Amino acid sequence: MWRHAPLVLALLAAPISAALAHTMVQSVSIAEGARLQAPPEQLTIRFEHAARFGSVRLETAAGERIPVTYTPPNEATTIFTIPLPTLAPDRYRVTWRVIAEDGHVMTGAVSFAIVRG
Ligand SMILES: [Cu+2]
Repeated sequence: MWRHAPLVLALLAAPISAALAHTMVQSVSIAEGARLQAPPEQLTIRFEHAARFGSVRLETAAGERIPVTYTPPNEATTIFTIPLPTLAPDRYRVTWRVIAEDGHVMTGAVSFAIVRG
């Protein structure tokens, strides 16, 4: 038990505000599991609190990575609008990382399919 004491003390010493500075996703423009008849031009992710952009990854369900060209804002923001390349019918997954105000990395993902209309 004594081995954990320093960690416990460190946690107790952390300011309460840091614990509240996590930011959660408020909305994502593409619903989880969506079946879209047209390729989405962009993905918009809204957060409750401002965060800094970390990374975004787009891949097919088979794991083939597709490049995304996105220039994130320099400053922390609550809304990230990521343009997507024109996607062919397939199943996709987008994974993102942002850094919350307290420095914690928050990850999220959405999977969707594009079906032939
Ligand atoms: Cu945090």
